Amino acid sequence: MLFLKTVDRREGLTRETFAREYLEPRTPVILVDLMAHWPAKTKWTVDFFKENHGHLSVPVFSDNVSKPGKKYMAPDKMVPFREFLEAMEQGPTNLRMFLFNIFKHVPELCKDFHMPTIMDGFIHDFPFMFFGGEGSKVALHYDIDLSHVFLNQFHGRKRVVLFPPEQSKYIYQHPFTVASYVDVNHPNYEKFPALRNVQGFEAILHPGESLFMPSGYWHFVEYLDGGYSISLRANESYVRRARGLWNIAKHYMVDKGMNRLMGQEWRRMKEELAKKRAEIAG
Ligand SMILES: O=C(O)CCC(=O)C(=O)O
Ligand SMILES: [Fe+2]
Repeated sequence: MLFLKTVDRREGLTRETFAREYLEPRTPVILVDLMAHWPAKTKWTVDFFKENHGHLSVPVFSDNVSKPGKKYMAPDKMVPFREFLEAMEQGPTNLRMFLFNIFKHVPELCKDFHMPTIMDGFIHDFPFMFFGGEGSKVALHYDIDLSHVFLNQFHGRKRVVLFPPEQSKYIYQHPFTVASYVDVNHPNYEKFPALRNVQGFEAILHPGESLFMPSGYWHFVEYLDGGYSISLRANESYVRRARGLWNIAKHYMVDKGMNRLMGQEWRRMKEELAKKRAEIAG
């Protein structure tokens, strides 16, 4: 099995302690009281969304999302929100909604949560929601904009496995992408021998808890129950924010363009290059 340390669970952290023990050393942590005073914590139930926003047409994804070809990163279908929530509740399904900016559709929902004060630099424009059914998995990746991410859980439990950015070479990052095709739950040491060196973290996030994922951290997410969360992003400096924007432009143009031109062949070439990098590193 992979070497994974349990993420700390902390309550009542001051800005200073958070900065010293987690933000500066880039260490993930679960904050059990970051959402304590949010109306959304109790208000945003499945029934609340069904009753008030069930008619919204929402983009739903299955595991096809990272498959090569023309449909790359395109949603599988648009369905009424109510229909998606019913599928989510019905038990195991790989259907997900991600990076969903519900606030574009229903701006008044923004009143139900607050930007945290645990650090400076929160970005107000992109409060993304993530929904998934029991058993759905989010393949190992890091967030392309390189922000710090606070993942705040409303409903259901989620298991998150994390690796620091310095470990990219051991997890066979696909060149020009933010993805790794390592299966965290079934590590294949024959195919990916450098995986033996990797050191990561593991967290089980419960409703009402917030996970701090430092900038550039790799994360794999497994929905232990159907559920959802909201991610809030922060950058402590404009330099880091600019670096994130550059990272987006670079990856997006190269990968999306090449994927369209070459499809399967592009994916194969990336696999080769990832293997070479890990061989050099390992
Ligand atoms: O929880 C999820 O579905 C994915 C979360 C994620 O990848 C993120 O917050 O960046
Ligand atoms: Fe992510």
